Amino acid sequence: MQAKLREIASHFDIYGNYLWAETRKTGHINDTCFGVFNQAGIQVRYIFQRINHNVFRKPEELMSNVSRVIQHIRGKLRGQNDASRRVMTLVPTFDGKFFHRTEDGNYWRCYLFIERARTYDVMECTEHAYQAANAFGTFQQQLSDMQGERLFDTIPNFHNTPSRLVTFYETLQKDPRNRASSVKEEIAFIEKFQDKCSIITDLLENGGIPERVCHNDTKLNNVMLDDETGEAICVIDLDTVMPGSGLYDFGDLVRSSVSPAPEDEPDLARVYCRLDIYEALTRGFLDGCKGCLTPKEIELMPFAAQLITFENGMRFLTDYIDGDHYFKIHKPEHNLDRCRTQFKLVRDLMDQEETLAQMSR
Ligand code: GN1
Ligand code: MG
Repeated sequence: MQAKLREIASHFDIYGNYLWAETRKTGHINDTCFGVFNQAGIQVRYIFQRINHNVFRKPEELMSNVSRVIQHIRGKLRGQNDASRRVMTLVPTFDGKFFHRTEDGNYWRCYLFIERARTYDVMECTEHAYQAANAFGTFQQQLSDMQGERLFDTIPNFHNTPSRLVTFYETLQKDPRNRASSVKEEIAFIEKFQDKCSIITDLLENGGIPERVCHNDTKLNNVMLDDETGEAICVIDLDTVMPGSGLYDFGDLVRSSVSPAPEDEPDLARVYCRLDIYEALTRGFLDGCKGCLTPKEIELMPFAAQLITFENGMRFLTDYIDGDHYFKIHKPEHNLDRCRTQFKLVRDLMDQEETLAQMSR
């Protein structure tokens, strides 16, 4: 890793000299590590990330989206205290690109590392919930006046739940690892929920709700909270920034943070919707959006939480049946455990639907 990163880092326009690499817990898709540099006697950290091009088929388009969004937000932060901790900073290569392509065909990019802030896998308190949701709402609001060409669809149909449903049934049909017979309950759950899959995509299509520039992967660990103040300082992981519905962003945030247990918790009794956290998420998101959501979007917030949680559960199950090719796994039935937490949470969100709806009214 040391030698490899030194070589990769040498293509990026970074002052000072490379000292060493540090690896770190990563997301489910890309590979991430840190490079430490000596800059005039101070150690400065940079993030280096290999873009998973099996998932993101057009890295050039992805980086174009990311850099445009960063540029737009940076414009809004001009003059603000700590601006370089409030939006990601991309480091260009010596030939002026935002990625370096290695001889073996991999794409790497480099960001400034944001110090004195961290991400969480489990939401610890309502104040953090409010902060995280406010940051994602603000992100949406900041992007609501982006001009120019429509952003690229970096992963077409990413939150198109009906199209995810089709992929699920195709995979089930093939059942390449003979796993279908062991997941009958989960399949039955999909059959029960599936009629509701197209509610948001239908509204997007017929203009019932607007298309917006969205983050599309607003899981809790994609926002950094300041170590000292707990303020949500920066939204990260901009790979899926593309056109979509603002409801996807609220839904995924609830999915990933409303339960006190992590996404892969094997004990389902520990997976449920915490009402106080849900309430803080709703308040934070609405405050962050500063009035940019339509009444129809607001009405659909509790449903979006169900739908995106369902969609993720179905994606985990699809990958399990397919033989675990998409999400990185760290134990044999990891994707199945993940699927089960999601479906348990959908059930709880449905049971509490009326109470949750009161909170955005
Ligand atoms: C992936 O890369 P990461 O871990 O932030 C996935 C999301 C899922 C999430 C589930 C590009 O996000 O869509 O909701 O895992 N990202 C992609 O944890 O598929
Ligand atoms: Mg991530």
